[in-house]
Amino acid sequence: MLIALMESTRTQILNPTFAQDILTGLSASPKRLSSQYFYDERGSRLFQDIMQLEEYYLTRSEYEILSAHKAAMLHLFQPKKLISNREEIQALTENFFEMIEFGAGDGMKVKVLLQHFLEAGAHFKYIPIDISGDALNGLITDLQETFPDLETEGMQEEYFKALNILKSRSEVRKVVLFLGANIGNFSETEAIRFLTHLRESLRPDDLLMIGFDLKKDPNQILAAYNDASGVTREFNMNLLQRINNELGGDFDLNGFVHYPTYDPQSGEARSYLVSTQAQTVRLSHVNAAFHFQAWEPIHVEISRKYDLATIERLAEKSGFRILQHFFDSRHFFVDTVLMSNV
Ligand code: AVI
Repeated sequence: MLIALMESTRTQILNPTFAQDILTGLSASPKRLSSQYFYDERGSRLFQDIMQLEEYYLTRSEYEILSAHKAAMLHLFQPKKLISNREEIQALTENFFEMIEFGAGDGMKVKVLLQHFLEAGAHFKYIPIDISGDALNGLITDLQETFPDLETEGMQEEYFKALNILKSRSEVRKVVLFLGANIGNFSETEAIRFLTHLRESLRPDDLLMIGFDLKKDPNQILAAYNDASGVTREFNMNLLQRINNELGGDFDLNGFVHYPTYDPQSGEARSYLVSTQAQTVRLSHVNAAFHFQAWEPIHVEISRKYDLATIERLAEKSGFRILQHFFDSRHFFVDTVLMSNV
């Protein structure tokens, strides 16, 4: 009992936001959990496996875009304008820029750009930002070994906090990369709020490149979230396992099924975990219990697919204008470069 109590206190202190969000989501009607919590250690490993799946076309499509358009991207990213600050003139005459990546992961895709930029003699610094220190340290060590000449600095910070630090440090052009269709995991309102905040954290000459997964054959999209080998099912189920591990939950994973859907009209791929029976789940570390009716769903993820008109609208509503779209050969995916419009 005492041990349970101590464990409870420790867990709450370690991750109070997680505990609060899970309690709020399971108390809501309909029940929902945020997909941001998929990525504990096991979840991050499962996501690496997903990116290798035959059905998960997203990563390969974006890799193709970066490989095919790396020279054009460099041309766009290098600043051409002089600005008034004297200290910056030296840097700008050398076309210096800082390439900042949100959530770089293992850096597999960005390495295509880094290698090309170095070979082309570009003058830039690569700054990956991640809240996970382990992921970041692993990436920086790997990059230093692979590219000894690369100027790089990892920042273990919340995205906007890191951007504000960088903005106050120097006026050199910043190019922010938000790749991997991560924007698709936001609702429309969240995406507009995120992009507006991002624009406000940048200077007018800075750039943003976002990876959007595009609308395509609905069967192909659905298969990407329902792979034959069941890795995506495991990935989703792991959220319940994480709640068991961190909040003392007693979710019986056999009492839930993974159920992905895709609506070709809204472009929303949604994933649910559906309770196969009436059951009560207890979270002992936070002293809470939740009842599930038979076939009651928990909404766990949205992965939004875009068309160009919707991207245009999103940019406009967040105060950006589109400079260029870079597509893969099948037009499955697009990396869009944006600049502030205000
Ligand atoms: C990280 N994010 C863009 C992935 C996606 O496609 O929405 C996460 C994912 N969920 C299931 N498979 C992959």
